[in-house]
Amino acid sequence: EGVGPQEYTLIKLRVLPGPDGALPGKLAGLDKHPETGADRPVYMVAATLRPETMYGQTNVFVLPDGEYGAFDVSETGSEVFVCSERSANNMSYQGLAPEWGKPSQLAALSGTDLLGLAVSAPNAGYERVYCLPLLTISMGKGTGVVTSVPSDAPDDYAALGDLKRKPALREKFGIEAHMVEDFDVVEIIEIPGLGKRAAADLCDSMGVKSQNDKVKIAEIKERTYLEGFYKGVMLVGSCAGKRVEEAKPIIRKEMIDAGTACPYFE
Ligand code: A2H
Repeated sequence: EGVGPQEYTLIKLRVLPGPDGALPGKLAGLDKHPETGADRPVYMVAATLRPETMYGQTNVFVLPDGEYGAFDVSETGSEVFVCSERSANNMSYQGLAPEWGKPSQLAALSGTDLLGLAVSAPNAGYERVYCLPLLTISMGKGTGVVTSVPSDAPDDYAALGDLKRKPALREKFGIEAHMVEDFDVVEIIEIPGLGKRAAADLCDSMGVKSQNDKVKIAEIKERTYLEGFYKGVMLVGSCAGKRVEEAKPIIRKEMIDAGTACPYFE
């Protein structure tokens, strides 16, 4: 890994209730404080290096076999984060636990418990997006939850494409067709020479066939990440017209101030 600690932004994707008003499956009841009965939000939290891309979210990913948990992350018991245990432990030393150094686990969850959940993703154009499987997630990095921006991340585009094209893959993970078919690439950043959906177009033109096409995906990542950061221009949001490099810290701060994101280091 790199030299110093990596500075991520944790994006808070709020888990939405089902038609009966309750959170689905194993998350039922986590949105009520056990002692006071007060409502509290439950968030899937995704670690990203690109907070300025959140306008382009189409879904959120977990590792189906991954071990996750729901953690009380506040001194007041007013917020619950769903993430890996490893990241909850790190968070407990960063002000995200009732007591310093002591993660407070409320429930143990597997990735499969989370697949198909509907969440509200901050800054996204889509009102609700769904939790889908990504088989290349490393549980040893970030929170094990990855928010998906297929316009600018080839892993995200390839994995969403796999689920769109392969009914058997959807079936295996209990994903309904509408959870992927209703979501298209959103144009959020223009990179001179690479266009307005740089990662997605490169996946198509280079013939990326699936999320397991590691060599091509790595090449696309390298090209789009550097070019996007230094030459890309925001097409949408509060920083429309600004360069990505300039927009990133502004949007990060806006989200943190609004309570839709928080800083996270590892
Ligand atoms: B990035 P680094 Cl638009 N396993 O967010 C696999 N990938 C993970 C992960 C995990 N446990 N945790 C985070 N990530 C992804 C957005 C994005 C990202 C865009 C473009 C490039 C990009 C939307 N997905 O990252 O290994 C997350 O995807 C390119 C590096 O710590 C996170 O930022 O350097 C990035 O990888 C963190 O990667």
